[in-house]
This record gives sequence, C-alpha cells and structure tokens, in this order.
Amino acid sequence: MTKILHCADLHLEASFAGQNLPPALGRQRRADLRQALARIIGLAREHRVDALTVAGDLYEADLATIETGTFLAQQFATLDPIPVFIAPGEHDRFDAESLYTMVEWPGNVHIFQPGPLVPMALVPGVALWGAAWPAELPMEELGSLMSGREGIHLLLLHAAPAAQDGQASIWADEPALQQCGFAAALLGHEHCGRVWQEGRVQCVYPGSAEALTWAEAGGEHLVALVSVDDGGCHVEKIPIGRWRYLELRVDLSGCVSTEEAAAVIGGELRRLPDPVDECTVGRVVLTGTRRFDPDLRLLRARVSTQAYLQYEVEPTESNDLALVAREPSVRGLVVRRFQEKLAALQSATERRTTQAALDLALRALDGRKVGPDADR
Ligand SMILES: [Mn+2]
Repeated sequence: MTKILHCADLHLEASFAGQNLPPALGRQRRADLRQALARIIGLAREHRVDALTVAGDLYEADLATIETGTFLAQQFATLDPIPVFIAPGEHDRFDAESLYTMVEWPGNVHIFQPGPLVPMALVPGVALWGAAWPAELPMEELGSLMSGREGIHLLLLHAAPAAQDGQASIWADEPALQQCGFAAALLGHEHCGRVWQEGRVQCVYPGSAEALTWAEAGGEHLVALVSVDDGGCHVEKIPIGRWRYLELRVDLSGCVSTEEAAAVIGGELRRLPDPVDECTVGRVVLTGTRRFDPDLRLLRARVSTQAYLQYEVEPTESNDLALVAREPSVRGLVVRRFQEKLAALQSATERRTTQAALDLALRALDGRKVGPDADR
C-alpha cells in the first residue's frame, strides 16, 4: 500500500487587501498560510506517507520573495527522506524567474517542468506523472505513451476540470484519460475541495488549504490522504483550514443605544454553534427597526470578541431617520421636529424619552398598534 498526502493551492503570500481587511490581519493570515504548510508537513510525517504531492499555486509569484522560497525549501527539507513532488500552477508559474528555478531546493524535492507529462518513480511499481501548468496534454498520445507500462500510475496536475478559456484542462470525463490507466488524478486549481470518481479514475481537488475569500467560505479546505494499491485507491479527507468567514444578521429592533446593540450582538455571537475565535472574519449586518443610529466605532469597541468583524447597517425605508426626514410628508415633518428637539436636549433621560416618543409617533403614522402592550 502506497500512501500519499496531497495538497494544493496554499497561495503563500496572498494579499487580503481586496477584502478590506486591515494590514495587520493580512499579515496574520499570511503567517497562518505558512502555519497551514507546517501542519501539512506534520501530517505527512505523522501518517508516514511515501510522498507529499503539491498540485500548484503553492505561492503567489507576484508577492513572493526569495525568502518565501527559502522558507519552503527549509520546510520541505525537514521531511527528508520523504519526497515532495510539485507540479507548479498558474500563480506559481514555472519560468526562468520563478522560485522553482532561483531557489536551491533540497534533494527530496522534485519539481515538474512545463511541457508534456513525464513520469517519476514514486516508489517501485508506482509512477507519478506530472507537468507544470499549462501542461501539454495530448490525451491520445498519452494513451500510447502509457500502454504496456506495468504498475500503478498517478497523475499530478494543476488544471481546470473542463476546458475553460486559457486554462489547461484535464477533461477528466474524457474516455482517453480514463483509458490511460491512471488510478488517481491528484489535482489543484479549484479552491473548494472535492473528491469524486470519474470512471475508474479517483479524482481529488483538495481545495485551498485555507478559505481565501468569502466565495470560498462554504467549501471544504482539505489535504487528501491517498492510499493506493493494485486493488484500487482510497481517499481520506483531512480538513486543514482554520479560518472561516461568518455572515451574521442581527435584528436590533427594540434597542435604543449602541451599548444595547453591542450586548445583543455579543449574545448572538455566543449562541453560535461553532466558537467564534481569532480565526474568524465576520460580516455583521444590522437589521430591524432602530431608534438610534449605530455608532460603528463604539460598537467595535464594545462587542467583546476575538473575531475580526465588519459591520453593515441595512437601511430600511421605515427606520432610516435621515431618509424619513427628507420625505415631503407628515412623517418627514414629524421626524424633522423631533430631531430639532433632540438636538437641543442635554439630559440622556430626556433624549431617551423623546426618542421613544418619536418611535411611537412613527408607529402610529405607519398604522401600527401603539400602546403599552404593542409588540416591538
Ligand atoms: Mn489557486
């Protein structure tokens, strides 16, 4: 039984600036991508695998430096004598200026080059075929290339599952690929992990090690423990990602102040089934009829959480007072009068009472029930 730990799409040095995350959080996330690689290497050692395979997008070439390459080389060297096979991808494209050519890699690291698929002996009797992105994949020729070869054959490739503009594809559903006799296709490119059987070929996209964007939040972020022998191929999915993206809608109806809103949000966070920790990026959408404008800076200070939360206030016609104040209507007039009065009031108690009176007036004008028993 040959055991392989397969990963892809680490995207070391990725930028998170496009998601409006503060620079410090971006740095933390980049440090955690390195931690994910360290965890993967730990798993490879723990499971005593015969090889670690990486199907591209190991780092982001635009943002990586020689130091990134030195870090990778050091990490992979700790696995020696376990071999590491890398099929470079789109973001870590193999060329004369890439880290793959500029860094001195340890002897246990094998990097596939662009061009046609070539086989490398993984263990006696098991061949790993690979190429750097964009691979030349003449499936028809591959069949004849592989015909008559003994043993188990595996494919390592960064490729889209079907033809997409400008991308190397594996056409996994193509009979030619299945007839080539690969026991497994260890792939990279898709950031949400999936494992499926295509004819006789066991196909694996581990997904990115961490969810990198909101769009990837719902997917699986795995490494795949692949066991293969003459009898077939088995894949165990091992979740590796720690970061998650959380979307939470909090109804602030009935709250009269930012402090109260902070308490409500804190309560909602504590009630979530999964703990909200320092590896959570959250979007909190504030909904409901409010009698105050949330002070988001104060809210951030008052909500006690380790997560990084971004707040959004959902505007609704009925509760956005600034909007109502502009209405050429009795509602608009009432709001304008109350706002003048509120601006002149010094006492917090009086302000609260006046705000409550405004709320009641708006409810009455909306034709809703007003009184001590009225539900909010
Ligand atoms: Mn990728």
